[in-house]
Amino acid sequence: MVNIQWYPGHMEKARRDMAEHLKAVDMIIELRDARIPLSSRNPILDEMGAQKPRLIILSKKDLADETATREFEDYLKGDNRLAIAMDLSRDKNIRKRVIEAAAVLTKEKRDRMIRRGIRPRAMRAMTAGIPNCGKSTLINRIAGKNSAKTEDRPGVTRALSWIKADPTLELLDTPGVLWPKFDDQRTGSLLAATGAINENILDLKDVAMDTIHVIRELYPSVLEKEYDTGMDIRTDVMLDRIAEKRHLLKENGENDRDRAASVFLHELRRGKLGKMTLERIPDEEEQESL
Ligand SMILES: Nc1nc2c(ncn2[C@@H]2O[C@H](COP(=O)(O)OP(=O)(O)OP(=O)(O)O)[C@@H](O)[C@H]2O)c(=O)[nH]1
Ligand SMILES: [Mg+2]
Repeated sequence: MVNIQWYPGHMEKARRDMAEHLKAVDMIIELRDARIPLSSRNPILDEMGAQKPRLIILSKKDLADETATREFEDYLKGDNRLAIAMDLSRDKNIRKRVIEAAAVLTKEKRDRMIRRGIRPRAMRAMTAGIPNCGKSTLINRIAGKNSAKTEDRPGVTRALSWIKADPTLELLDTPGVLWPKFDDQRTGSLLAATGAINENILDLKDVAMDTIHVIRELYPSVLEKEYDTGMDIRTDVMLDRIAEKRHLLKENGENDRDRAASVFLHELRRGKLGKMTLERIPDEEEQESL
């Protein structure tokens, strides 16, 4: 497994800005990637906003394993906490579902305002999550097209901005943030494999090999089917098989393992290898926190 860190200055600044704004928000909309619902949990967010009501949206549901997604929705919900999986690009009723979930989660607060004779104002929700997980896409689906800039690379949104979604709800778009140190190297590799980390700092061969290792554990026949890899070969030989299958050769005729790694990761990200969730709910004794 490779050791990856990506915590540039703009993320530390975003973290400080978010901590500042958190005091003024009524709830958090935390986006996680449905393909990695555990590795895409940002521990910084738990430190900053543990007590706020939280809607967890598992994004990119269209790319994840349907059974695993249902299990994770169930596992992640709890007190003051709802979890819903979505295809943010294609699902039809996103605006309605988010506004309804936000109303449920902030009901107590609004009731308290009414009891005190205060006219309920729009509830304020901070969207937060790792880079490239769909925060700006979600805001556009709720508040109207092109309210926020989106692109398929990590680090597009750079500043916090308030967007009026509805008379009952205001949303704060935030830049994707990671954290200074990943718990383990598998977390770094999974974040890299799914597109949350700037590719310029990565050795894609290492990321690809770590990911191949994970896929062979969870979906043993997928790589065999797609690339004719053979079932028993060493993980590092898999990149040669992928290069052969996709005709990726260097000028000297050797397999181009760098391009094989890049092609493999892009095929994985766009779902060509099928719907996959790259981690599982931990056994009870391994569970620390959600
Ligand atoms: N397949 C699929 N793609 C999605 C989904 N949600 C977002 N995307 C795509 O993921 C990419 C990143 O989306 P953004 O909304 O820019 O992500 P972000 O979290 O705002 O990213 P940063 O601002 O860089 O942190 C875009 O290409 C979106 O079209 C989804 O549910 N399914
Ligand atoms: Mg964004």
